[in-house]
Amino acid sequence: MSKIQEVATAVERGKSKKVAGLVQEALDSGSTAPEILNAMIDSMTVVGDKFTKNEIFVPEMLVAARAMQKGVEVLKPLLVGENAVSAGKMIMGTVAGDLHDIGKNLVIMMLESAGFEVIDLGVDVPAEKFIQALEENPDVKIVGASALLTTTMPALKETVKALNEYPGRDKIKVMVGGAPITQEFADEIGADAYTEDAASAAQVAKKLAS
Ligand code: B1M
Repeated sequence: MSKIQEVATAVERGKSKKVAGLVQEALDSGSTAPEILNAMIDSMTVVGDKFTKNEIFVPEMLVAARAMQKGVEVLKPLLVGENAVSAGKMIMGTVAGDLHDIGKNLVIMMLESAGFEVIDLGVDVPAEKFIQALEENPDVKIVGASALLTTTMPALKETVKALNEYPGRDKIKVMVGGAPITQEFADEIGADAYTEDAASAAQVAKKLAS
């Protein structure tokens, strides 16, 4: 088994204590940080599929998520790099009722690597908290919201509605994303931009902020 496959298997099995070391070994054996990150994201898809088939349950999903986070910690310095130029300030959060944060955290990592200062509101963030953060940070250029469950898509809609009613709306851009979100849904709820993954989120944010 290659080192990168060992990382993927360890994440799937939730072997938190082993993942950091295996990620370092995969790097030492020549795999790049984005290759290892993609392998870990694929592992989460495998974990999700097993959950759908009732082969594993919530605790196993949780330990897999923790294991992935350990791996991401090792990769972070390699993925983020140095930011000499500031691209501006952003707010990010996962919407109300939704506790998934791996995707949001990866988006934040890529935004920071693109030079953004990101205020992370965390998970389960009600619309009012996004607005409060905007009021406290009038220099924010972009607000990003993630929804990772079909059942929290209505909360994303509520969040964008509140942002669209914010008096300073003309000075900010609203970005949305997450596995169940589509361009069509983003258009329907009145967001300015939708992207499928973390790398494209950073590219689009750069364009929106310029
Ligand atoms: Co949950 N879960 N989960 N889960 N979980 C999913 C999402 C699910 C697809 C699994 C499945 O059934 N196959 C399913 C949702 C089904 C649906 O919505 N129809 C599901 C479910 C059902 C649930 C619970 C309801 C289970 C239960 O309790 N019965 C429950 C809900 C809890 C809640 O939120 N209220 C639940 C709980 C959990 C854990 C807490 C155990 C854990 C999360 C831990 C954590 O995040 N710290 C967990 C996990 C780990 C998963 C899976 C396995 C992995 C999620 C993940 O991290 N993916 C997931 C299955 C899967 O994804 N295939 C699943 C990797 C991550 C990098 O991808 O989050 O999509 P993603 O982020 C991407 C893009 O979406 C995009 O960029 C990211 C990086 O490329 N993106 C943006 C994200 N935000 C963006 C914002 C942008 C732009 C792009 O602009 C602002």
